[in-house]
Amino acid sequence: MKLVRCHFPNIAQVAYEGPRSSNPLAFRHYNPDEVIDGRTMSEHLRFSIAYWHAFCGTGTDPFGPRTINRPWEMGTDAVSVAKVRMDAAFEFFQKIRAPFWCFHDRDIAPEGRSLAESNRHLDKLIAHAKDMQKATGVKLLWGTANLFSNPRYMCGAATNPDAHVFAYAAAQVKKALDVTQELGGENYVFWGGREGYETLLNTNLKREQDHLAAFLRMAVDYADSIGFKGQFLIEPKPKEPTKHQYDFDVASAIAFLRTYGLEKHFKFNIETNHATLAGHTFEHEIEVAASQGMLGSIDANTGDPLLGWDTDQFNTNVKELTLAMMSILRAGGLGTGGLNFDAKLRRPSIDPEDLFHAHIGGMDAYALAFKLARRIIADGKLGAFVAERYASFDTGFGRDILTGKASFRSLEKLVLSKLGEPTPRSGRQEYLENLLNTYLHPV
Ligand code: XLS
Ligand code: NI
Ligand code: NI
Repeated sequence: MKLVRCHFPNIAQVAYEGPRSSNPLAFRHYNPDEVIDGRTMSEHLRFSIAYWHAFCGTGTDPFGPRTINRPWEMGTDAVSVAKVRMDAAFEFFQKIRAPFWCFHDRDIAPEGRSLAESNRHLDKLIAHAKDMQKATGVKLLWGTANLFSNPRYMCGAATNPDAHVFAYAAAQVKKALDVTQELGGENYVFWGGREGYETLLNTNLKREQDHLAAFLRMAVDYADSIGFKGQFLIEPKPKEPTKHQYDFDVASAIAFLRTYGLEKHFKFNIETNHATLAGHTFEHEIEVAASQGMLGSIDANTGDPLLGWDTDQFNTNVKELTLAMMSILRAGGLGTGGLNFDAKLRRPSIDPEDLFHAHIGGMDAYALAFKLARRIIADGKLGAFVAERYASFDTGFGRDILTGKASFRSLEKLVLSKLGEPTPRSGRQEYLENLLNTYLHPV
């Protein structure tokens, strides 16, 4: 990969220096070129940079304006500024050694005064992105449409009570699918930030769900008609900005997809902070998706245990990530998905250098977790414990239960005549937690 321009003049491409390095701008665990099981770490982990946080984030919060001013954000012509911003982004992707990026349509190109003008802006930036992808080798993990910022979407996009808004959203997603395909996007994400309701007093929940299903059906049909081969992903989130969102968590989204016969077209993009907002752990959501063969991709971030909203922080919690990685590896990996840093700098982290520290920390934590999870799985102790816990279903009457040979009558007979009272067995949680720590903190 060759470097294009210089918006980060004081920062070189980040190198792997090993666990003993004290250089804060080096990787200690992520060695992109290291081959493990015939694939490089870069190919295993498929890190991706989220354009909206890394290059559109300004540090605003409900209590104050922007704190982050990037030197490349200069000029009055919004399309020209967007091009320079994209140059800076691709320089960053290369320097941080991320093989992928992700965007919303409105992140990369300014919205115009009409849909036609917005599309023209997007076309200009897509042409630029195509050149940049070619020059750098960085690829598109997924594209998506922003159906939540513009005031027209204040009451939802596909679930808006006004069919006119539905139509506008459909037109916007059609274009977003076109450009995702043009850039070779490997997936396309649907995150329904405003697909939900604030109050049932003004809402017909059944109609809104029917409308959402109709929208997704049109997306499937359109993708089919243009030969888009990328994977469709639903990104569940229980709330925020909407009080109640329909894609609440993986389980409810599976039920929704199956209700409308859409399940074979979708997998899940699971975001850590969304899992915890739904009252689940990150690995719970991964396991639920994996159990149905629907694990697609990860939005890598974390919340703050003391705050009840989507704070989108970089995740450096190696224990949490190791548990998640174990679930991902047991599921056979992420396929066309990846680990996308849907995470933003804290409001006072205002320097371009902070972008590097944030992503280095996130990438290193995932790389270490990947190595630890592989070790735990290869060691086999945890796996053997779980297998043994269910072993009574592998033979005899236990197997008959699963093969349909047993019934309430036959089992009653067995208990009365032979089995009697079961012998309780310890779940050994504390032993297992200690075992986990021996891998996380070896001496
Ligand atoms: C917001 C979501 C969003 C999606 C893409 O909470 O995480 O960033 O990933 O629309
Ligand atoms: Ni996300
Ligand atoms: Ni989020």
